[in-house]
Amino acid sequence: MSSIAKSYELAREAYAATGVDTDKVIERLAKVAVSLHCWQGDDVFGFESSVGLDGGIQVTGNYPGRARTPEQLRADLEKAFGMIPGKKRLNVHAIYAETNGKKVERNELEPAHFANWIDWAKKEDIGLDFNPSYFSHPNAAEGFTLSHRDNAIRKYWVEHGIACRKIGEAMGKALNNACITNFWIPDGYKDVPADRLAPRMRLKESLDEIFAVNIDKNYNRDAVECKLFGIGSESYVVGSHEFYMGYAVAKQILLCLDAGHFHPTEVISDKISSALLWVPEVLLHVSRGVRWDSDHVVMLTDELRAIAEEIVRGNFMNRVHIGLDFFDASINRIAAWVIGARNMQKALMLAMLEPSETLRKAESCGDYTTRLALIEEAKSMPFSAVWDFYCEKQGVPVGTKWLDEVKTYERDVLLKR
Ligand code: RNT
Ligand code: ZN
Repeated sequence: MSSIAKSYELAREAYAATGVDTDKVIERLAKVAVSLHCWQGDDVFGFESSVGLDGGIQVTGNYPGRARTPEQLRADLEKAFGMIPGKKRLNVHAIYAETNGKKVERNELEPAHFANWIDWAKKEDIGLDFNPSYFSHPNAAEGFTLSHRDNAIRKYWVEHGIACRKIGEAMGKALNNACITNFWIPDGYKDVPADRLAPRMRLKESLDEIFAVNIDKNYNRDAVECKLFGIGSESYVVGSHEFYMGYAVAKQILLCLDAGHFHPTEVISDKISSALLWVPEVLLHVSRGVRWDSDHVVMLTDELRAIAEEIVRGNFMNRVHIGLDFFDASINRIAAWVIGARNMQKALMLAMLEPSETLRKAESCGDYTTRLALIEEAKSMPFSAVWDFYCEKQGVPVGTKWLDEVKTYERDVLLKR
């Protein structure tokens, strides 16, 4: 028996003593999909132009090896997928369209421009998620898109939104796996507005026009993402939390909660159970803000664990869609995906290994002493033995072995770009 299997046997016994079946946890975890964001691979450049990112968000760092073509990006993703256990999806932005060198306006994008992504997803046996891109574009240069005071610009972006929902629907249909299409816009003011209402009324109108188009819910579902502030929109963001919470409830669409989009001490873990009382499903953008919405690579923090605990405790696996959203160009980009995604999976496993029934029982009879004691004791249970066994079972590298693979790929592929 390998040492990994031996350690697992001991861990299984230890968890069984707390009423937790580790074999079941492994089975359960393997079914939860994590959607990787394609934009970590190329610093949110996309393939539309070589100008790079603009519009309220920023990537810092200049680590070598950024993917510059769709082929490179897909190769990098394949590499990353091979090091992440469990079910994966891929989250694609509209700026990753493949137009054969032809300039295609964003309001004229079609499913055909994503045919390569769809074929690739079939081959990889994964689902796709999608996003209209309301940034890095001349029509977004003034910091307003769907809430722009110029009707022609607003119309352009409404058409982009509709085009993207159709693309999402085509992706979902082709893969027989519903696509989540998420709307985030950068709209807002750098300085104190004189009128906070008018842009919000225009945003509502634009969204109403976009969502009025009938799209098959079995193949595409829409999400809206709020934000507290952005670069250049420090004083006012049109799509605030209250705006989108209200909108999602009214339209019964998905609410997207990005971990970096609230006040620095505010956490999204606490919002999941509330939101799910009012909206059918939630999309998460799991990220890590450091002092601001800096989109650092996700670490195994208390908040990440709390997010996973909320999903698992509420048995919300079918109503909470887990997407990652960070972009760090100061480290190897494939490592960034692997670290963030493995941490997400680790957090889910830790949550599943919790003695949940005992905890609930203690809580329901007012025994908070036991609740606290058990939560703390759980932290020193042999989690890593279960994790390593899971990785081995899933055919991905155990422990830091993945890092050697990344280094080899960096030397042989990334540094030659
Ligand atoms: C921006 C939002 C948004 C983007 C991606 C690229 O603050 O988080 O989700 O990060 O769509
Ligand atoms: Zn986000």
